[in-house]
Amino acid sequence: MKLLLCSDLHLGRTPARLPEPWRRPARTIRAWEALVECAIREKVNAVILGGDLVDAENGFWEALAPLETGARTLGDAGIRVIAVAGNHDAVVLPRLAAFLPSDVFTLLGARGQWEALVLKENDAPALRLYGWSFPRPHWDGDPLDDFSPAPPDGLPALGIVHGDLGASSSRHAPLSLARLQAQPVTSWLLGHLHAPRLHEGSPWVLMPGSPQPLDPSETGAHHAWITELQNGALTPPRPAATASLRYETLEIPLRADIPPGEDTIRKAILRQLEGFDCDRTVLRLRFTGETSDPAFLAACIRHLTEWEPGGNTIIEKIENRPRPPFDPTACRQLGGLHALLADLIEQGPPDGLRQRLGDLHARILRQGEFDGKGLAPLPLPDPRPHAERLLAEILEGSP
Ligand SMILES: [Mn+2]
Repeated sequence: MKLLLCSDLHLGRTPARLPEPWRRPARTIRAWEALVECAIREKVNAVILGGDLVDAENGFWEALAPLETGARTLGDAGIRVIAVAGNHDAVVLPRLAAFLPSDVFTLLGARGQWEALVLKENDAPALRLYGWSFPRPHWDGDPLDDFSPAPPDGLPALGIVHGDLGASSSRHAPLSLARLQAQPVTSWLLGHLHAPRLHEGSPWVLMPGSPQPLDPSETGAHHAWITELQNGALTPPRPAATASLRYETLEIPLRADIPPGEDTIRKAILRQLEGFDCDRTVLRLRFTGETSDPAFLAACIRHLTEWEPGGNTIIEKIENRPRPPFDPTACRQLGGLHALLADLIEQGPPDGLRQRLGDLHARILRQGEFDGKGLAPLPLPDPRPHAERLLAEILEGSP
């Protein structure tokens, strides 16, 4: 028996910060179609979904047709779909399930009641599934409080639940890894976090992550997973159906003693891009470290905003964060605010001032970011980088 595992598809949402021509092929509906194709190609017996299949309550009509088409295609290939509802689709998934072919699509654990389902292979029971669905968008308790699995009968078991792993005060069904792994099941399929993570061990616990990333913060490879029933246990899952889209943040650390060279920067970016295996990459560049020539760097960044690293890569945002080298003597010579801040470094900031300095620091850091539309480089001579450097020194240097 072979299973395709996935969660957090968020049908109806379009991944953020994409250029117009990319929006359509990157839609989550297209990712669902890719999952269906993968399930058929891999000849799985069932597709198991760990919640948040649909993004929002008003996504009913947008999700219905692709889900119905996909379910029928899977049904024709003898593949079942078993899903639990997450916080996003607590209300809409039960409504959708009523419209989908019931011999193919099963919503497990409706209304927050654990439910068991036995999958058969060659007419013999092969795997027991336990599922719990969000009854409403918020659930403060740990769903395991009501989990009472059947007495051990030798049948392997996969638990399926959507919840906030490791966040004990979450309003989205807080789950504890230790408690999950103390249950008499073979494996767990979770949902909720969009970054994939596999906790090995027995039982293994898989947070499959979104099969298509939805936001620049969701970096790294995204995909569904496949597991197989072998010798009475489910094998550790392996990646399948890799996303067509990838978000990445590339950090470019600069050194004050080596001027930033545009060619060097471009080559470093292209070198890193070679490692990404996907149709489209959305890059965020983050310049860090130190520079003694902010004007040169700003010009560099202006050129980079007009640069297309390749037909399948765009630069979505550039964060300009290098600092000038720290030089308190030069700052004192500037007088005024700079001299005051340089003195503060020696004496430490007075009580209550720290928070206000932190806010000021955050505002200064945001001044040099290209936000996909335009960049306001800091002109020279500009005291702000030095003021930022002094503030950082105070904030980081004092207890
Ligand atoms: Mn969720």
